[in-house]
Amino acid sequence: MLDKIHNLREEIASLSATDAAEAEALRIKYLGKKGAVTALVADFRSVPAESKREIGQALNELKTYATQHIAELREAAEQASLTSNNIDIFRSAAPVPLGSRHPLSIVSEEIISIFTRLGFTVAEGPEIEDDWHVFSSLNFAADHPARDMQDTFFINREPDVLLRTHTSSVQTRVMEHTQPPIRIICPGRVYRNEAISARAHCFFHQVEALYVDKNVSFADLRQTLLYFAREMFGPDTEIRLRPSYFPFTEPSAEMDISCNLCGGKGCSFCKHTGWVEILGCGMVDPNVLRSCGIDPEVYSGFALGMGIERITNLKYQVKDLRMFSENDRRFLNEFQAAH
Ligand code: 2NM
Repeated sequence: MLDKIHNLREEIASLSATDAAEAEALRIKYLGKKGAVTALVADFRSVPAESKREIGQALNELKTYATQHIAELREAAEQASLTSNNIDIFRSAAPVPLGSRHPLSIVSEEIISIFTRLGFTVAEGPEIEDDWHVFSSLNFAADHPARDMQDTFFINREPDVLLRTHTSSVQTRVMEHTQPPIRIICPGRVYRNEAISARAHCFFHQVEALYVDKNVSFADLRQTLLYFAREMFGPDTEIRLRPSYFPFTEPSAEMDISCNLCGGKGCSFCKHTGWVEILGCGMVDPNVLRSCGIDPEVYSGFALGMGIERITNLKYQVKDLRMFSENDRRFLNEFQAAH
């Protein structure tokens, strides 16, 4: 009996299986109801009493060994069949291709977030507008060139329907319905009738801010601009205001920041001046407040506007404006790491 047990153990030790089905067949052959190990265990009845202890122990060991060994054969066969055919079950899960945010969205949200920290809230309005909200209410003279077909996309003349050329129309709409204090930021797409090139497009994106309250001064505007510039371009950024002209503000100014590419030393980007222009601003013209139903004797306000493409170019040096609207994934994927 001990020899039989020993031989059977040797036999089991030499087994092999190439797949799970073969291993299962082996299990049935040795451990099934009519299996070789099971048969030996059944013979235990006829073992004389004096040998029962020794043989019982040997049989138990054989059964444990056979069960474990055949289970191991099965596992090895399963893994081998999975790693063949180029299936690597140990590889990490297939990477999910991540999209990326559009650079204009990244920059626009960053601008919004800075103004939000100053207490501004986002206001939005329609892209299809009428003359009053885009021009008349904003102090544009009847013969202002922006009202020309060459500059503005008109959808209809009578009644007038046109594509907004700036997001100031959103601010008109808020002022029409709200008394100060007003502190809003208006991001959105605007349209101008331009020939498309690397430097111009027939649509682009703006963010405009408006603050109207009692005693709002040019000093408030300047400090807001300085805060914005340093949050956006870094704490060492300097600003410079130059007098300018816009129909809706008086006085008006354009803001330059110290060139963040050369640190103000002068490079080709800032045309060796050390400064780059980034936005327009000014004190809201009393005529604008009056036409929107706000008393300019009681309230004053400042406004500012910037092109998001321009700010994005400053941050990421995009060479051609058309890149922003072509949805070329080689371009878009470059912004995967940003935000
Ligand atoms: C600019 C520059 C200067 C502006 C003015 C107004 C409003 F509605 F209050 F009159 N909104 N935005 C403004 C002023 C925009 O963009 C270059």
